[in-house]
Amino acid sequence: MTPRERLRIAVQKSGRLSQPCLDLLDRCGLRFRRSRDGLFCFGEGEPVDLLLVRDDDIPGLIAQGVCDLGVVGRNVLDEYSADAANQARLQLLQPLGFGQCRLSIAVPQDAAYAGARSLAGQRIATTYPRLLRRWLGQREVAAEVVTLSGSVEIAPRLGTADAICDLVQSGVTLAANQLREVECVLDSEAVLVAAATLPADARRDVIDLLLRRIDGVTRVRGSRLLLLQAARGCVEAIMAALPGATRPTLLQMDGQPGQVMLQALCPGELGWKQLEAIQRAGARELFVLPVERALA
Ligand code: PRT
Ligand code: ZN
Repeated sequence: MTPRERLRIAVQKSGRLSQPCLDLLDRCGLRFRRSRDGLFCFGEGEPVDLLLVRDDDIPGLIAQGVCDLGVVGRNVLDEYSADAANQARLQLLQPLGFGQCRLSIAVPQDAAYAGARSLAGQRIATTYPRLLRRWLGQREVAAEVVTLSGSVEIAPRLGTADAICDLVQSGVTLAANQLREVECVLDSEAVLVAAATLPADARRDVIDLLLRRIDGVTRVRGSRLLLLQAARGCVEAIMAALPGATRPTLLQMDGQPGQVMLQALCPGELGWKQLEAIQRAGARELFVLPVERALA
């Protein structure tokens, strides 16, 4: 295969990961022009193009060298890599902080369950046969894995399985099908994937640039910058009221000895109750600002 000069990333065409992935790339400063058939996006600034495909095809496209990177759920990556023929073909470059879900085993609500042993001799329907087999094998449980291509949650009602192993997010689908979650096989989120060996040409520099930008976006996602003024004597009490392990910066205010300005990067939302507590500790002129990106 002739080497390409531009980096090519495989992204899910339409599904749960599509929009969050495009949003992330947008926040990384990448702009694209979409082809008429909607399958290809040409990068207008950086030499990065997107191929829009079904998520199940992404690991194979990277392994074959058609794409350099891809965004898939960890569940898809691990199921692919759990095949002995694909072992060590791909590597996980970075978790991306969206698309969170878990691959779980669920049984009918009224079925007795007392640990993995209860699954012995049962038929378990799943679209993740390799991950399920590995989980059962690690626990030395002999169960029958029934591989389906979709609609796993109705298998127990149809009588084609006794339990299921499927992705769960809110749990609403399980409840609607009178199933209850009993084991978590895998915690998943969207991840950036590459071939085991990264390209050794100019594309490598673009990958490094992209990783730094993704880190700059994901690290501060949901963070807030808090600005406030206070008397120096109140600083200790204010710091105690700040959320998490926030390490603030103190600035001396010109012409006002004993007064400081404090700035702190706070993880997550800063609600009214937290702000009011910080104010009671002696803070004035509080401002909460959204943080878009960071460069250390
Ligand atoms: O067409 P294509 O093959 O590309 O899409 P797809 O239908 O295979 O995938 P899609 O878009 O449904 O999911 C893409 C990825 O999103 C998955 O591989 C997961 O990594 C991630 N993800 C996050 C989820 C969910 N949350 C999720 N809730 N994938 C699927 N679900 C389904 C689940 O299968 C079940 O049917 O939603 C239902 C459960 O949701 P709750 O909220 O009712 O628990
Ligand atoms: Zn799929």
